[in-house]
Amino acid sequence: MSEDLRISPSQIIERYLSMELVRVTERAAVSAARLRGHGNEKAADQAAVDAMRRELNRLPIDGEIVIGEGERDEAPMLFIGEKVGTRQGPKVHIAVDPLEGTTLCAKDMPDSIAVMAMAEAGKLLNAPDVYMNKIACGPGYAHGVIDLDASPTDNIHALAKAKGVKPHEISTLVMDRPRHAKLIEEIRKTGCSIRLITDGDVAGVIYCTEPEKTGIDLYLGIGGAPEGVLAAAALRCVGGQMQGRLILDTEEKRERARGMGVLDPNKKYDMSEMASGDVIVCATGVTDGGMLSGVKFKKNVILTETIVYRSITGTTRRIFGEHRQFEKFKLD
Ligand code: VTB
Ligand code: MG
Ligand code: MG
Repeated sequence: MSEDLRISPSQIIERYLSMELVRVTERAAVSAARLRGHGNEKAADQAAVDAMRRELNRLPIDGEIVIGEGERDEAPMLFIGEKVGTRQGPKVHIAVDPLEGTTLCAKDMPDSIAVMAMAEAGKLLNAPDVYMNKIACGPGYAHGVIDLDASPTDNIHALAKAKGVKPHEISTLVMDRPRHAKLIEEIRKTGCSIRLITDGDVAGVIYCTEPEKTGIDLYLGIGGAPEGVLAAAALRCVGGQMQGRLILDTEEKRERARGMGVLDPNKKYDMSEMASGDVIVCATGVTDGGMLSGVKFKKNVILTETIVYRSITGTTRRIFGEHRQFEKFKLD
């Protein structure tokens, strides 16, 4: 990616860290998967957070969580501002969602993942935990083919033209929420299909990167801002397109956002403004999903599937782990 080639080598995150991140999300996913389908969101989330934190602290990095489980007061671990790693290594900023889709995990429904992104310090948008209006499509289209400020109808028509299909042949993905009633009604009028998901729009947005596999061309709607930054980081690595705008509809939210460096509350962020420089993004499946298989427990082996992206090279790797040393997944 040409913008990345201008980054000086000293700024680039060492590539071996990709594999280290795989270990981090694998551990979080296995810990959460032990509680998969138990109907207890909190317990599964806590297990993932504990495991991710333990593993992050083993990494040779001087890391800081910039998107995490919340502010220090409400989150005992992986809170925004928490320092992680051995502190002997590159200064990096980290966005985590140790268990993205806690409800999906608790109900053993598709696409619950353990996910994180690592970037050079200062390169991830420090998004507060508010909603974000998002739009995303996959790679292979001219820049600007979709636009958050255009109507859903116009976006569908533009994407259909670029893809060389009829508008009703575009497949969209939207979170099933009452707040999307009007959006869904408008998309229906275009004749497009809508895949409604109950949760988990990091996976939902990433679906757009592999339309052949997932059947999804376009993501539309409002989800979490932290999830938006994680998805933007992934999309940037594969060359898809995404835009997002924070929904700062109260003074309290605007104040909180200002405190995190968001000076223009109405700013439309391009994915490259949400995650710039050299970024590594890593996700391991907890439950089986359209993107990743979930963790499988066998007699002598635990199986995991992880996807790891790196922006500087545009490399995507799928890593199938066969773990035979079970001790590493136990508590210290
Ligand atoms: C969003 C979405 C996430 O939770 O944050 C959602 O981005 C919460 O939205 O992927 P609601 O307040 O509408 O329930 C997830 O679905 C899971 O963390
Ligand atoms: Mg979470
Ligand atoms: Mg989440």
